[in-house]
Amino acid sequence: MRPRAFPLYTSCMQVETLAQEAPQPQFTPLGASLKVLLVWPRFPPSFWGFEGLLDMIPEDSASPPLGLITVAALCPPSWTLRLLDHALEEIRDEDYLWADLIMVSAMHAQRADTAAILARARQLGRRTFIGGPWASSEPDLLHAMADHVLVGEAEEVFARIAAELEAGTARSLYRVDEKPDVSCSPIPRYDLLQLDKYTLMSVQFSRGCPFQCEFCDIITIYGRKPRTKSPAQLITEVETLRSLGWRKGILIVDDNFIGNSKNALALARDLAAWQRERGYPVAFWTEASIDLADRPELLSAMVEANFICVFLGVETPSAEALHGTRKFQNLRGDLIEQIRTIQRGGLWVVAGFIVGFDSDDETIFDRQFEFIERAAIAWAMVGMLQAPPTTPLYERMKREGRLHQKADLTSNFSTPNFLTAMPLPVLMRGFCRLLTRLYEPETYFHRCVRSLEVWETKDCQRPPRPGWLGTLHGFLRSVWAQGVRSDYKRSYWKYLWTLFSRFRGDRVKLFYGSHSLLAAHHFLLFSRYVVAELERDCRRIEAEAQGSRSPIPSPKPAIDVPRILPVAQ
Ligand code: B12
Ligand code: SF4
Repeated sequence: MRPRAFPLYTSCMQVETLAQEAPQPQFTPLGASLKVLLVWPRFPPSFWGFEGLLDMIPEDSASPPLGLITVAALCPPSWTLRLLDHALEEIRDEDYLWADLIMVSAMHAQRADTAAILARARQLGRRTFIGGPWASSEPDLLHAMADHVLVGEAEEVFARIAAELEAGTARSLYRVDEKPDVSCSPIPRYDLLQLDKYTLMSVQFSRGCPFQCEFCDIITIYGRKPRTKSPAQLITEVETLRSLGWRKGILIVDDNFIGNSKNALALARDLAAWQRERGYPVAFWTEASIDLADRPELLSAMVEANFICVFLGVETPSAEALHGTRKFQNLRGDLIEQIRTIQRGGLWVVAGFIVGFDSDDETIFDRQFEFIERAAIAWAMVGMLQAPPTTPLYERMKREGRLHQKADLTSNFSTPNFLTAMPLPVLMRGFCRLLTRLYEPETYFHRCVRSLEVWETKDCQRPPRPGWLGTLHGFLRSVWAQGVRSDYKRSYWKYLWTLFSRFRGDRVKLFYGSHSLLAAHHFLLFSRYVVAELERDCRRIEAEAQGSRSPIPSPKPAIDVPRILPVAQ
């Protein structure tokens, strides 16, 4: 590990350099008129990537790189910026060569493409700078791949870093130890995006979450004290999107929208007034903790502001596992009742679930299935527990000698990166069974119908307006891909009939019910893909264990991180 001998930003614009400095690499000055290529690497297929759905609609990506366009807004006006979303276009050598600096943002799910992009930039002699959640959680790894790394949030330090890049005094590693005041955050540069290529736009009201779930790196990266923007600031961002012509859904990407419930309520009320004055031009989605059920005033203000859907981290029906993982907020009431309160209050609920906690036994797979069915959660993201770097779970696994240091932490569908209490093949096969049952076509469509039945939409709610051309395109592609060519066409037509016969009087339900119809092409096919991959891994692990007679099978090795290449200045 490198010595921690780099500048330390301790508070707003205050820079401290640690006493014993290791020699820093010398970087040439980039000057005041530098050209910057901002790159958002590709994701591998994932539950939230909606690849199957994107096949049928005109858009090419689910959501935009909000971190990158926020950093873009912090760059000096004398810089020339170009944004390249690798999900939408190829990166040619000319693109790298055009730029003086390649700025990359990534989560660890994007690691393979990020490593390839950084390596290519170096081969072509370009300077590289990486930030974002992966850089914040594994800076040492990224330090070997990029010239400059930022650990933490950029708002209060980037002006200083930009000046250092221009002058040739920039450091290779910057750590921002204090969390910035997000009310200083600029309006993200939405104008750099190809807006018509995305299905959802993102805005952010708060960062951080007050809870302490053991497996969560939100609290280690963004902190436990939720920091919010002002309602007026967020409304200006939404207004900016509207002025750029955005009329589809907006995801409020907060770690926990109700982390600071007082400020969330103030925002929801102001947003409701804004929506009323403008005829409800946008619909919102967000993430929140389950205690939303205990805040009727906030729930109803959110619905009046045209929030439609909320993602809840439910995780597990096992009280023992919730206790063990320190998710105490999920132990304060009856989870099904709380979910029902939110659904009846006017929000469509999607949720995340985890198997593989230490206290889980083989009954957990059936218990999860029954719970999800009873809760009527159509889009249930079920994964195996992972211990991301920096989390208390990671530290505990290390202490207990259970951590696999080299593991592929791409998503919750990857093999766990620690020695699980349940034998790994039992966990993997149980998980595969659960996923297969949940996303068996009849079961999925039946759950979609149930989710619409229990959801009590309110008169003020309006669906997004994607435009008739996009709707027609999606409908025709769906009929062809799902209604004619798929192996689940019978269930498709049955659901479509139920949807229109039962819910035609409710345009919000009709819109989101149709969305679930198209999303089936993603969830049904993606779950089969995951199950096939895991089955293969499982056989390999069993064969390895038999060969070595080792009771501790190792997970799939991590992707190869390219060796450090010399930086051409
Ligand atoms: C919205 C969101 C999503 C959305 C949209 C994702 C997207 N395409 O952007 C959806 C639901 C699709 C999603 C999916 C996933 N997500 Co997500 N997601 C988020 C969330 C809540 C907000 C992201 C965001 O827009 N942030 C707002 C921006 C402003 O923050 P930021 O990116 O950190 O940027 C700041 C700094 O990091 C820095 N910075 C960022 N980039 C750069 C670049 C440079 C050069 C510099 C100098 C600075 C810099 O400056 C910015 C301003 O301060 C974050 C948590 C969070 N608070 O960020 C998780 C998070 C990023 N997601 C995470 C994960 C794990 C996933 C999944 C892999 C989950 C899964 N199990 O499958 C999938 C990936 C699949 C996919 N195809 O996207 C993790 C990543 C962990 C990590 N250490 O890498 C996070 C941190 C949440 C968590 N702990 O679970 N996600
Ligand atoms: S409630 Fe969600 S964001 Fe908050 S600590 Fe738990 S898992 Fe993390």
